[in-house]
Amino acid sequence: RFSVVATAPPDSILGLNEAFAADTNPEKMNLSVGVYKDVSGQTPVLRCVKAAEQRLVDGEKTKGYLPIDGQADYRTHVRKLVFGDTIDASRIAVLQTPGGTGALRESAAFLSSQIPGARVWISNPTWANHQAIFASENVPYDSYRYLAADKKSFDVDGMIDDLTTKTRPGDAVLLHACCHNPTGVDPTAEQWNMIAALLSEKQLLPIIDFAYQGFGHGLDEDAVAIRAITNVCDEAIVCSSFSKNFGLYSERVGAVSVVSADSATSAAVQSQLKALVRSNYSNPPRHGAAIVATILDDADLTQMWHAELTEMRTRIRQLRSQFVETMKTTGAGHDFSFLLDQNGMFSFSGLNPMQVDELRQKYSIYIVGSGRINVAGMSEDRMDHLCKVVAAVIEG
Ligand code: PLP
Ligand code: TYF
Repeated sequence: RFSVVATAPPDSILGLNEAFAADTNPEKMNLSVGVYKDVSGQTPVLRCVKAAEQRLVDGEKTKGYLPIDGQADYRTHVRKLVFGDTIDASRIAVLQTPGGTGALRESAAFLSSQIPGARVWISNPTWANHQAIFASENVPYDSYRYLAADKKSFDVDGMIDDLTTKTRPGDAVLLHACCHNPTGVDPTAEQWNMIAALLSEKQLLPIIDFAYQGFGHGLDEDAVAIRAITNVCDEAIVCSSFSKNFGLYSERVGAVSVVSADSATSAAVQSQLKALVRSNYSNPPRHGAAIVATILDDADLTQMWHAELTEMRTRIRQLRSQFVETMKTTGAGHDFSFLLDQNGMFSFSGLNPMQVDELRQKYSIYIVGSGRINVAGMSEDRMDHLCKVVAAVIEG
């Protein structure tokens, strides 16, 4: 029976980790998978997380199941983090999920079961997993223009034109709230207002992927898209991930927040989200969400988290500048200053697939085939080497 099973292709991003691990070149550098690395090249456990975990271990009395929709205080904290006090809490149904991927998958399942016929519009380009998540729940999808032909800037006219002319009322639009993956190119506050007005006018449902809150300009600043959209749309779905901003990658912490027009609708939505979870994974894992709730319940730990998040965000910006400046000194004549306007971990380097291949084969520098670079994987110490090699590849 199983002999008919064909081999599935590896994940275009996570697959590179395996190749990297097997590479014996001591000069190897992994700029592919989106994880933050500190000065020493480690993906650290945040100090606030360690402190919260200590408290959890000391105070833990049970390993009993969580409610289907997750831990109540965690859900309240997620709501405040994402929406502040801008929306009446009774209009927001929050579901704790296993990571941002779990949040997106539950959103897709919710669309599929409750809004049959809806299609989802996805930015071109986007995170490699988005299409597969909606496909898995049989939600049809198509793409809207996002990146301009220069591969460095936002094609706002293209996006507005596609959403105006191609969508039907009731369709969903998947948006990256900030730190667009893979390009780092985000709309301005003014452009978000235009996009929000269009979503409202055309009765399109916003699904906002919020995987990098705090990595762009700050926790509240990065919620500009959420504010712009919920100001004018009375329905929206936000998918949060706390993998990056709490460094809790392997703990799988995320949430779906569904905004409805009124509290009665919201209660029905919450019940449907729970029904979907029951037949999927029954109830969510506790540890990661308990860490987040412990930190956000405590003023000192929250302050510590803000400081550590600011440190990560600031350091990524510094690495962007250092890369741009160091590239100038190589004499390769290729201006990378567009990286300075981009946000979060990623940017498109503009390297073509052959150059990406050469970087890997010849120099053991791993970036994604699209030319996406994880800036958060660079290191100050090895910047000269990285830039020399990138220059060599560009010059051919
Ligand atoms: N959405 C985007 C845009 C991402 O880059 C990621 C990265 O992992 C996710 C969602 C998924 O987050 P998680 O790792 O929490 O599942
Ligand atoms: O884009 C990235 O690198 C991160 C990590 O299937 C990631 O979002 C990549 C691929 C994947 C899951 C997570």
